[in-house]
Amino acid sequence: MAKVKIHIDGKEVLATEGANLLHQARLNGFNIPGLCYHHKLTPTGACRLCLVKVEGQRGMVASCTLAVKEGMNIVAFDQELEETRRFLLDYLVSEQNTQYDGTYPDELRELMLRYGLDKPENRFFKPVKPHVEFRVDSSSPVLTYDPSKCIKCFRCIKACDEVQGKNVLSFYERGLNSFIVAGTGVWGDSECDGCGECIQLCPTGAIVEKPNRETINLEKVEKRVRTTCPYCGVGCQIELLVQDGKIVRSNGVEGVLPNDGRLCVKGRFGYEFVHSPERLTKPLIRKNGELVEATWDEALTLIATKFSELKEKYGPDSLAGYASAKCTNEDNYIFQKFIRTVFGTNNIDYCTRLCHASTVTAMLKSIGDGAGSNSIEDFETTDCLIVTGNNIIETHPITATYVKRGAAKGMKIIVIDPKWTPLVAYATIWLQPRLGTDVALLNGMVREIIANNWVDHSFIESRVEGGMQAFLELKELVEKYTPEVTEKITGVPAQKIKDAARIYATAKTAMVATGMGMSQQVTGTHNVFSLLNMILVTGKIGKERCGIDPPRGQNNVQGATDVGCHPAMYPGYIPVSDVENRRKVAQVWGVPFERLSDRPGLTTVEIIQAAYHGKIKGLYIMGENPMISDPNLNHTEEALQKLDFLVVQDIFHTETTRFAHVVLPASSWAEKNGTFVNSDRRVLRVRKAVDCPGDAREDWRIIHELAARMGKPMPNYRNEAEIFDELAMVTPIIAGISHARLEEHGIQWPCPTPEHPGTSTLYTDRFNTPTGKAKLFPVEHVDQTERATPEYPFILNSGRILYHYHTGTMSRRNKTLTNFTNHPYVIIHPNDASKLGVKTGERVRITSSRGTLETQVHIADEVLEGELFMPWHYTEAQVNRLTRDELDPYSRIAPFKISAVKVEVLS
Ligand SMILES: Nc1nc2c(c(=O)[nH]1)N[C@H]1C(S)=C(S)[C@@H](COP(=O)(O)OP(=O)(O)OC[C@H]3O[C@@H](n4cnc5c(=O)[nH]c(N)nc54)[C@H](O)[C@@H]3O)O[C@H]1N2
Ligand SMILES: Nc1nc2c(c(=O)[nH]1)N[C@H]1C(S)=C(S)[C@@H](COP(=O)(O)OP(=O)(O)OC[C@H]3O[C@@H](n4cnc5c(=O)[nH]c(N)nc54)[C@H](O)[C@@H]3O)O[C@H]1N2
Ligand code: SF4
Ligand code: FES
Ligand SMILES: [Mo]
Repeated sequence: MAKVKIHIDGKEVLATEGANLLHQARLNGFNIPGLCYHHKLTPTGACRLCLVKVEGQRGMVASCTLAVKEGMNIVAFDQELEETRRFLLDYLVSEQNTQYDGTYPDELRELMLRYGLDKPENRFFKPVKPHVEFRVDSSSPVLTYDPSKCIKCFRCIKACDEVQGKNVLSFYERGLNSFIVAGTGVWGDSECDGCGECIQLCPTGAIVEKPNRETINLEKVEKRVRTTCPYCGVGCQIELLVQDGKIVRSNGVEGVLPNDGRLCVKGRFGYEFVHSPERLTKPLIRKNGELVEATWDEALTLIATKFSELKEKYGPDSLAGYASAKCTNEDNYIFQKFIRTVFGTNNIDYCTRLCHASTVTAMLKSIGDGAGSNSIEDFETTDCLIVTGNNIIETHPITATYVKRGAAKGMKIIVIDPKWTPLVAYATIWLQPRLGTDVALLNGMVREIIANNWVDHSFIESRVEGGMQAFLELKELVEKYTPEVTEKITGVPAQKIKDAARIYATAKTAMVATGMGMSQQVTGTHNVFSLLNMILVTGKIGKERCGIDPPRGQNNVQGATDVGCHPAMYPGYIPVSDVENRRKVAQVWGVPFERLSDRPGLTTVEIIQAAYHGKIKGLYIMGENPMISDPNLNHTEEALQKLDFLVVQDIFHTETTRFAHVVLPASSWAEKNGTFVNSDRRVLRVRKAVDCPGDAREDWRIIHELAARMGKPMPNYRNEAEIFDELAMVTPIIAGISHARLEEHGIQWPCPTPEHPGTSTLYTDRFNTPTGKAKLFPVEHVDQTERATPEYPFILNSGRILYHYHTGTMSRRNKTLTNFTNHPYVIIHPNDASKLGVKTGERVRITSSRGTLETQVHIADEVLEGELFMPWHYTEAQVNRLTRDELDPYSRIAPFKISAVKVEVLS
């Protein structure tokens, strides 16, 4: 927006035209008081403290209700204004419980100090609030509401509605007796999901967070460290408050992307695990079947000896490594360098293979990059959004806040999911296909788009390989997917298919978020091809607010592949077979070219399968817990037992450390420096807030030391910034980034040079394929290889819930999160439940041809008849005992979403 000149107290300042006057004045150093205004909210104009005089207007006006206009002349401070403000504040204070315990920031108190109203003798109005009875609501697991401290500024209500799009809070009663209610009255019973936006925006401490309330004292907080959330791939920026060497609070950082201060419940309250007494603090070595404490020297010597022996005896390809999407780029870069130069193999992979591998495979082939094409803000401003196979509100809660804000302004949302998700409440249309029928559904939509000529011919001609000829091949293939045929295969009514196709194709701009429901299938790559076909024929990519954005899962799942943790690709997505690149990398790494293998390595599940068949002998796992997260766990278990040597480097004992020969205690994210890359390719800083517990060490330092002990030392990096500099030398997409450049803001790759600002939208000129054009991949629907049978009549789907994270090692060690929910269950359709004669809360045994588990029943029509859903976070009910390791042939991903099972009611 244009900058215009205005005058404030006689000084000329540049302000943004049309922007909020109070905010602009504050940005220019005029500290006008005001309590009800917050830059993220629409103005309320309730407290009147921000009064100013505007030339040409009579009297005093609340500056928070004015927009900046060229030539404005404003008085922000004079005696009359200050006296009026003091008077208003005095009145406000009289109705206020002014006790302060030092545990929260209090803007009202700051103003009292500023206007001398902390001294009772300076006050004109007598306190009235102590005489009114107020009920404190402490029923929420995360916060307490004290109406005696509430100034009715509406900030919490607007935080909940306008910022997070949740609409949980409202006002009750009038005047002095009025107070905020959540839902129908009791906070703990309301739909409040604990994101704490209201806490962050409350100016008085009427809403304060519960954790550490007894210990925290803001005056004793020794450090405020800005870093990145360790849970999901949104990459929210957080500020950790450290007192007595411990994290005592996490706030959202205002004013920077991706989150502008917003957090979800995990980002705000999920840090407790860092100080869990169960953290690993000493290396452990297995002796006589037991893991016993050892020194670092003993543990590292043993590892170096064993891995060297195995390499000597069986060759480099008998060794493999699992990198970690929980670790930093610097950790992962050093890890892949270790696997490639010290082990001498490309057998390196990680959880991305269980996650978006198929999405990335399809996107690389079709458009040349596997990363999201847009920037997070586009989720608010696009005209139409398809969310398919992605429970975005629970799994990418802050991206979802953008979506909900967009919905409030009229964005059309199409949800495609066999199971109800909370986004359905905001959706224009919900398509509920049977599990595993997405190719048919999307082919049906493409056919409808072609039949109505909603096709972008000029885009196809100029930007798609083969132009109209390629389009005609697709047209021919989809011809048979009439709405009626598609309805038959998917179960989605024909009219809904037509409506969804029209809404998407005729929108001016449209994006697609695709998640695990699409990717974790034996047809995963084809699912995403069919999605890309639809995007390309409508030309909805390569411009702002148009594209494909798979919300990436782990905090650093994007970064770990960017920096080379891939069996077929070097840092920056350069194939292992690229001789030129290997030569360049060998030189940077200072190793002989011949040491770098040109054979693509094995993928995650293939590594386990090879271990099972005795081909992989030694495995180094950094920060993964395959004994819960891998498919077909009974098989994984046997495979791990067959290994000659297994090293697990983690922050906790896990189901996987039970099989390790050596366990190494690593640092958590709060104990290290480095970077993560989030879902919109934003490279973000991670900063050390606290020390490692006991003898635990930073991940990269452990690997670095091991390299030296295996006779192949790496350079002596003085810090993580130096590792990043080396990484930038071999990774063209981030060549222009350094730690120094990331101090204030993240930078979105590609960023090829130090002057380059980063890239918010991909493919605006060309696709990243060798030809620069995108490619259509017409694909047919095929029946799932695993289907319901008389013996196993149900199909089990698995996924996530808001409060827990993966294998639970971190999230389940936070009381604040487990207070919300902490037990496994299976969702069964009411009709199936009545056929089985089972009620909510009763226990069942679920069995597939591979394994079995027991869990509790939750009856809901969120799933289709014949389909079941389980969250897979719980070790008490290990969903992956039931899943299979049959892989998508193109991406080698496992089909976590489809397992044929039977259900037996336990008496
Ligand atoms: N709270 C929380 N957040 C997380 C995580 C977590 O563990 N907890 N994990 C992070 C990680 S690593 C990832 S990868 C992301 C994943 O985030 P999501 O992609 O949301 O993953 P899921 O919850 O596994 O599955 C998403 C949806 O796919 C649907 N689905 C299943 N089968 C099909 C199908 O055949 N077709 C279609 N169209 N949909 C189907 C499921 O019903 C489910 O609603 O979340 C990240 N964020
Ligand atoms: N049934 C079913 N199974 C699934 C899925 C599904 O939808 N359904 N989803 C799949 C997907 S998408 C994913 S991404 C995978 C995730 O699978 P995993 O990556 O195996 O799961 P996490 O629990 O995230 O494991 C991370 C491990 O790293 C440790 N850790 C955390 N921080 C650090 C650190 O800084 N350093 C080190 N060394 N360790 C650390 C944690 O304690 C934990 O043990 O699961 C897959 N499995
Ligand atoms: S949305 Fe993701 S990154 Fe943001 S606070 Fe929640 S878990 Fe952390
Ligand atoms: S800040 Fe303007 S009226 Fe409250
Ligand atoms: Mo994932």
